Amino acid sequence: MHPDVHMMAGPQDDDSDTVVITDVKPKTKRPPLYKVLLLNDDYTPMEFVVHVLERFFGLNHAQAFEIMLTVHKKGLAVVGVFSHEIAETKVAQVMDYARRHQHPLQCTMEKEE
Ligand code: TYC
Repeated sequence: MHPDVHMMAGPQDDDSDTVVITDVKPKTKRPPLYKVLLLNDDYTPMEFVVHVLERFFGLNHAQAFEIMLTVHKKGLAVVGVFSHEIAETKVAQVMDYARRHQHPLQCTMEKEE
């Protein structure tokens, strides 16, 4: 935090100039990250979900199978954490791919705390 110096003066001021020093926060916030979530349903084949996880999230077969099973058992799982733009792209890719194959698979994103 560096000090910010304000000179309070002017021709309308009658007597002494006043120096006000306030602390200024260095306001460089890191951009938020977004969790990409995969949701369970009763119809999408397990092998299709595994394929999606390999294809769009760069997981190997064992990792993809494990996450698919977590979604199947728990209802949902985080499949990755990305910038807003990358997360949006992943969600769109999965939703489009599922729609083209006529599976009801749902993928969504959520801001990380
Ligand atoms: N529940 C599905 C089934 O039994 C498999 C499945 C897993 C579907 C994960 C969606 O995100 C999902 N065929």
